[in-house]
Amino acid sequence: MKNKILNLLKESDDFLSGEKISEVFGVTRAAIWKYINSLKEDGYEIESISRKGYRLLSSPDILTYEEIKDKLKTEFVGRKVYYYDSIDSTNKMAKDIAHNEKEGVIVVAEEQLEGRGRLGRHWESPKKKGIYFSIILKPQVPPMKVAKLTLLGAAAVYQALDEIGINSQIKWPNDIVVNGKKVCGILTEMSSELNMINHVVMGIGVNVNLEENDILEDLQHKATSLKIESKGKVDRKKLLAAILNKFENLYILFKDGGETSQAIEICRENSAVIDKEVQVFSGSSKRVGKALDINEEGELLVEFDGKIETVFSGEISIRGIDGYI
Ligand code: BT5
Repeated sequence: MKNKILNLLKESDDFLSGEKISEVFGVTRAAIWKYINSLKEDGYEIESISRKGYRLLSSPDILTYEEIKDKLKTEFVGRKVYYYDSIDSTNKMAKDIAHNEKEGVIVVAEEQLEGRGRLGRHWESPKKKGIYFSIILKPQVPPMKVAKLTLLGAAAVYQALDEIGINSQIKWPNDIVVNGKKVCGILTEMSSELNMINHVVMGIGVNVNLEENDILEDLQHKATSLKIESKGKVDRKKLLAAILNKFENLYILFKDGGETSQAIEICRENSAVIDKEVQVFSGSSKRVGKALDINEEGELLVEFDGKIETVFSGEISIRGIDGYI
């Protein structure tokens, strides 16, 4: 009911009387008043004038379904949203509910208290400054193809940033960088049998409107935000919807057979590492080579001492010789 009232207010340019709203939905005016108050608590600015009624003045900067749906062009990605003001980790929650949910369902939070990176690392997720979400996916592909999904996510974030006028690069396999520093990380986790995927959860974290002092000191040399780099506040709702739109387009090609050529092409053309000297970390070992290309399997080809080797995502970290990339 609350959302129905919100939608009615959104559609109306003028005041809506309590009487009118109660007529439309068949609830008492006292109930309407309660819902309006609850919307105000959510951050909606609603003017109420006796005998005129209610008028929506502004909507809060929150990533609920109600706030992104007008911008969504998807069929199934993001059409059901679990929204949290605060959570431990959206990936953790998505994994908990994945079994009983359809693919495309997303979990979004305004802050994460235990946001996760790869290999148990931490993902800083300050409140309402970034976008933190996870998508539940159930592709009909062999489990070994799942690593390619991270590249699909990276390509979607690249395209969405491009759409809002921000030029970025993809640092294989799971980072998006702007001006050489990380603005986004992707964590893809899977539950599978030997030959069959139960579900995949792909988590994306984007540093959107963080200020310099929102970034931990020991991350400042390698992390930044869209606001810092583009010197202006970025619309989180628009960006989240754009990422979901782009992702669905790429995922539709992938879901039944594993087709990724378009996504891989985007990752190749906008790569932050191809043609660069890179350090490849695997466990405690470190090797230096030159990144040459990303192959059709989504693997990185690196030349070590004149010999070309395939580097798989997973246990690997890539770093430039002089810095982060
Ligand atoms: C990643 O791991 O980059 C994957 C991050 C995925 C985060 C999303 S948010 C929604 C969903 N729910 C979750 O719990 N996670 C996903 P990795 O490549 O391992 O990078 C982690 C490293 O990046 C850390 O060890 C830090 O050095 C650095 N880092 C941490 N927070 C950062 C931030 N906000 N911006 C840039 N770098 C950060």
